[in-house]
Amino acid sequence: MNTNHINTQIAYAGLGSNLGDRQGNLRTALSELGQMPTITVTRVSSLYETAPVGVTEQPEFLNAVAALETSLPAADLLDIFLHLENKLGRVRTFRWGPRVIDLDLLLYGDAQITLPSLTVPHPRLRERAFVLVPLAEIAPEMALPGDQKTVKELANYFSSTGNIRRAGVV
Ligand code: GSY
Repeated sequence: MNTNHINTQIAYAGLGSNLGDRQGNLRTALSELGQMPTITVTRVSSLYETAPVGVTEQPEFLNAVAALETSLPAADLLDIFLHLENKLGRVRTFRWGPRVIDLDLLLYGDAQITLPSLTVPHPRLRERAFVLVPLAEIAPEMALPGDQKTVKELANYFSSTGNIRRAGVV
């Protein structure tokens, strides 16, 4: 029996930036993730220019979603995201405030995780066009854990709003 088998998962990361060189920040984050031995970036959505949600008086965001193949447990992947946010200069000001980079763990395989520091699927995933539209671009037929609807069906709900527009590639 082959005992060298490493269990990998496909996780989905939401990336956002609304300060500084927004596109450069997203590029750097993806490049840094791709250089980790335990992470392979397998798909990246287009860039989307999106109206800020939560606190609306702040600059527009650039958002994207990436699929990551990883052998890391979800909590370790989240730690890497937080470490990378700090490395790229994110300063935590107020909740939903502007940021150089935001890395959210949206999905981790079909796992449903509730820990004090981590909820997967991301608790606001279904409400956010800036997540669902790019996610639908790279995984349209995927059903969310605990949900009958596909990502494409959930994203279609937002397709007629003017709050999100495709803005090239990362
Ligand atoms: O939760 C991610 C940070 N964030 C965003 C974002 O990435 N995009 C948009 N459009 N609005 C946001 N509000 C927050 S907080």
